[in-house]
Amino acid sequence: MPIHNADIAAIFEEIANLLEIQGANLFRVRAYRNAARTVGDLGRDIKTLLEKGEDLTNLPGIGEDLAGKIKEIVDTGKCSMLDKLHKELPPAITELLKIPNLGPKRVKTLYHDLDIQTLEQLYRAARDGRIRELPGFGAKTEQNILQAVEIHAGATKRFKLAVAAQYASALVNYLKKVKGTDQVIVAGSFRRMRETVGDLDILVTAAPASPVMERFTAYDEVKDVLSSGATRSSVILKSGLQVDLRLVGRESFGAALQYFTGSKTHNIAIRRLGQERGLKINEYGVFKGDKRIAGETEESVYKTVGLPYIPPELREDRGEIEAARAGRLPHLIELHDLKGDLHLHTKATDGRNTIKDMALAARERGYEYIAITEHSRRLTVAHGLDPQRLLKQIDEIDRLNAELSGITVLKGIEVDILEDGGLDLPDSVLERLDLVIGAVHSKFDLPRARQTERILRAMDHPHFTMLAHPTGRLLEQREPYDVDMLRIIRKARKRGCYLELNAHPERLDLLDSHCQMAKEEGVLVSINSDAHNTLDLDNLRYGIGQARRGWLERQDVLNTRTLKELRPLLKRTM
Ligand code: DGT
Ligand code: CA
Ligand code: CA
Repeated sequence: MPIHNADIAAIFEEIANLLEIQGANLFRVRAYRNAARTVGDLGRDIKTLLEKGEDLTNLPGIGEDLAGKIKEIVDTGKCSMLDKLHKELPPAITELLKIPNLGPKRVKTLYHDLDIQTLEQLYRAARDGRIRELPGFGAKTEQNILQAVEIHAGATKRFKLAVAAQYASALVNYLKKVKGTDQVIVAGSFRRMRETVGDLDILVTAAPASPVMERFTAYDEVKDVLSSGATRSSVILKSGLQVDLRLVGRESFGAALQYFTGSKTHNIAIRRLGQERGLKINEYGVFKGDKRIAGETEESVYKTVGLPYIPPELREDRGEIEAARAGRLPHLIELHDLKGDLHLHTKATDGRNTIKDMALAARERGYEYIAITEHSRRLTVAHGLDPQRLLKQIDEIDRLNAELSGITVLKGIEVDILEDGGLDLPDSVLERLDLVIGAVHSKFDLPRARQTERILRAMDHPHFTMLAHPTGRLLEQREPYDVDMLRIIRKARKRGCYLELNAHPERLDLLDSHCQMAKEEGVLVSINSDAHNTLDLDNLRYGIGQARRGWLERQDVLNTRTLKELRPLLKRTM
């Protein structure tokens, strides 16, 4: 990736902004802003200067420290100082800075005075008229902010993976039936199993006379045809989902699949490796001069840059290329590694099927155990269980286990974590269960320190086994609550408990980055369906996708254990 002066300037500008929001020393802020200007306005290419061995400290406002950072950016494309700031501030702060009218000063005020950290919070505050009261704002600015957020939100409308999957599989089936089609595969963020996708990118290989391009634009779910050609077309489906289709030659299929799977940053890094070897890599193949040396398969493309095949879920330029080079790619978990599912609901609360229905559906899918984990009494909307009803369910499960073979039903609960970190049911009942999943279902807006403390206290409880949907976010609906996930993960390690990766398509919670964090800290993750009916068990595949994006292997996941291995792990020893 060629690093331009503008890229370096942008990084310094962002550092200055984030430092200012943090309330850092103004001289320091100014130093980065000045450096951004110096580099941005420089008539000569910084990278070339460095290659020539010129001393950057000769430039105005650039000392040893900044010169070192420039070198780091040119060499690696990244800046560890910026990465550090991103970790220290809420991740969405950078989004706020993208709203026109909002510079660092205003974002700082919004963050400190109104605790606004996300676009959604910004939108609500503007709508409720809380922003006009702030110094330096006013009604007009508030109105502008409201509009800007609306435009920004509209421009980034994305589809949940599970929703996109429905449109994708119908369309793929349709295209496969067209005469002459050979391979039909969805690439892009969909193949990387991102939790949401912006559009679908479909690749097709076909016999020369195949009418696939005409049939694509004639698909009856198509609302608008944005463009249509002999090898590429784009349409909008009635649902609003955009689909790009590309027809590629068989000899280029691997190269095209690699290119259109992305991510863009991964591709850029791979292309750069090619350049270092004098190769040109694009969607048609890998070329040495005019000669194509690879492209039929993805493996062949990676091989030309000295790498093994990298699974799509890892292709985000988050260390996978370095790991591949060092022969340290993880053996990612697969759906068939799961031996059971530890979070299910039934008719007793807000689910739709009986315990027996759920057990039989799980057995049919090859699982060895399930855990029934209803809501607790606090959650009245879900008809949560009080001690009496839970005890009754325990008896029912005992009877069912005596009757069923080939599947074991474990007794659990998804108990509310109260505001003070207490649990919503008494110990005398919790101790009768095989596992206790604690969940936050209220008071989402506690400040970070209090929310974290609340969860840590719940984990201290002797019967606590697992933290449900750890960030509480609902995709495209509710932002995560603000917690210190590293502290929670370290606590889980210390207390011998686990984190859930909730596979419900609206949740996919743990986030992929937290999966990596849990793995590094040695905390097992449990991939649970949170099924409310038998079909929901199939959502585990999205949980697997998310886990793979988080680099998890079979041994990192609790419910890859057999029942015999699992039982002692559910016993709290600390
Ligand atoms: P999305 O649709 O926003 O969820 O994300 P993607 O990753 O599917 O992105 P999309 O649909 O814009 O493009 C599909 C893939 O095509 C992308 O992952 C990588 C590749 N691609 C697109 N534009 C570029 C580009 O400018 N350079 C390179 N190297 N690859 C690109
Ligand atoms: Ca896409
Ligand atoms: Ca696309």
